[in-house]
Amino acid sequence: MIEHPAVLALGSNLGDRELTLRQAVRDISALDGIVLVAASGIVETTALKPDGVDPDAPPYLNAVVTIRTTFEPRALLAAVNAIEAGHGRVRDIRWGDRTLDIDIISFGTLELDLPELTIPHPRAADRAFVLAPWAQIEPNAIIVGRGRITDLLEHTEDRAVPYPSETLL
Ligand code: PH2
Ligand code: MG
Ligand code: MG
Repeated sequence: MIEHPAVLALGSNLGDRELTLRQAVRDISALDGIVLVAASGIVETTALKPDGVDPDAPPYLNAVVTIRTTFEPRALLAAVNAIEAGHGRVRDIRWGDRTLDIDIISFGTLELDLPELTIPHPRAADRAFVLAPWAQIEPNAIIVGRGRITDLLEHTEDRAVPYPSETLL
């Protein structure tokens, strides 16, 4: 089976955020079709809502992991959605507060536009809460069609502050 490199972004702003991220990384690496390659440190970030940054919403902890996977994109999405559900994720309002979000950011150099899944993630290039942790582990990465993540990071409007914690791996 062919292995594809992929990048996943994790976020949590409800419950024991650090424990949730830690368990989620373990859940991801326990999957049969996934090998964990690297995990970023944890960053703390103000919640971004459809109307902009919301300092009154609970702040997020965010992290990024790189993997190699034999899953096809939709199978990978189903797998990470199942992990979210296992952590009590409820889907109601868009960008609502959540115990755990796991997004597929990139999948090799694949570009995909399905109703349920767009790759690369359409908003990753504008979000420090994705780019900053990703740049810790893959500083030379590019987002297909958008450019180098370290260049993109300079143009973001949100901020990601390193969160003191043990490593996620
Ligand atoms: N995820 C969102 C919406 N807003 N804000 C921060 N800081 N971190 C996130 O992971 C995040 C968000 C939608 O998935
Ligand atoms: Mg998300
Ligand atoms: Mg999501």
